[in-house]
Amino acid sequence: MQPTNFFRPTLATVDLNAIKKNILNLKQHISHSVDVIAVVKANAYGHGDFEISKAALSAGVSMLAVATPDEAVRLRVSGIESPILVLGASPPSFAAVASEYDITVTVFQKDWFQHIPTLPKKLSVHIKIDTGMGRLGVTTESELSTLIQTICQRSDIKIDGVFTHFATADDEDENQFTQQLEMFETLLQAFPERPRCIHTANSAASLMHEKALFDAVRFGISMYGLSPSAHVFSKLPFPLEQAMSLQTEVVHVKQVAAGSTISYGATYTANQDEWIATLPIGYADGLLRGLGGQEVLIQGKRMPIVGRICMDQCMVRLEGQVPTGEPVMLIGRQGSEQITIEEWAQKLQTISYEIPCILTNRVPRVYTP
Ligand code: PMH
Repeated sequence: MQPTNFFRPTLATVDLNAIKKNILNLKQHISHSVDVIAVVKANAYGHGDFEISKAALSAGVSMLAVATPDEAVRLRVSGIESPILVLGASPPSFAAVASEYDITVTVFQKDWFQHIPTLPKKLSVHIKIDTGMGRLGVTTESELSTLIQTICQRSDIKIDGVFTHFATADDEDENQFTQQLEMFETLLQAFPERPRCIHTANSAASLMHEKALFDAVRFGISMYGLSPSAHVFSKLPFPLEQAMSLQTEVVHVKQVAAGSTISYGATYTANQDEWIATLPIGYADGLLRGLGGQEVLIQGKRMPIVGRICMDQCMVRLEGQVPTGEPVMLIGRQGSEQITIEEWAQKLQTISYEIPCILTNRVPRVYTP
């Protein structure tokens, strides 16, 4: 799967050991009877779904969760044999493919079942209850009971699980979280038979709310070593290890005279004679223009990106001359310095979830060990 050589030195390195450690630490933190579902949607939050799935399965997760039917099929045909759950909506036309590929789908509308023919192989479904996220799911007991009855009339469909999703599990204020949990517990009583797998917790809930564990937790952002929020970070039961780093190399170095300008718009002017490096990474790689001024690590020191970030390149002000080929760390550790995904998120006024997802396909993902 993994190309061994690239001509451009811009790479995202994913430490699979960090992924495994985060899972093993979580498993130690939660009860042994609680399974871990690895959330590998959106290409494993940009980390690479196949490799992350393999690593997560080797660390003992029981199921993988993706967002779309296509993501599930992609994993199955690439050789992943574990249970796979599609968390988002699947069209009725996917039901036959899902049963053929043994993919579990999320259901929440009784009409969905009218559109599917009798299936030659049994289809597993998880029922989604909307307890307050306002996204997908049944919202009332009567809607849920009707849905359960509809499914129970079909011998080719099996209710394997039921779940909900919290909107505020990572907040300090637990009000809405508690309300959602109570509503979920009430609605569970509508099931004539307890489904095999009841699950509610995302990373935040699985790290902080024991009452939300049930049979399995859906471990997403923290499997990648990132905290769901600053509040969760302050309460982490174990340290998380960030799996992704982003590096490149200096491809050009020059000294510019005081008064010289750098990049499009000539927005940066050298105050004095300055050493400037050019890096082969730009906004088409996910180094968004909003990251202008962000620091990178060269020779273990922080150096700022100066001037506008271009599509494929950017410039950095150095403290002195460095050779072409000098390693540059954009996210990760070099010497005693570290630039975290969280630091990028703050610079872009967003959340850490978005950062690995915005690194584009042009940046090869390479894996250690
Ligand atoms: N379960 C569902 C249904 C989700 O949508 C997500 C993440 C998770 C579990 C995992 O959450 P975690 O990464 O906080 O552990 N979904 C999203 C989302 O739709 N936007 O950001 C994260």
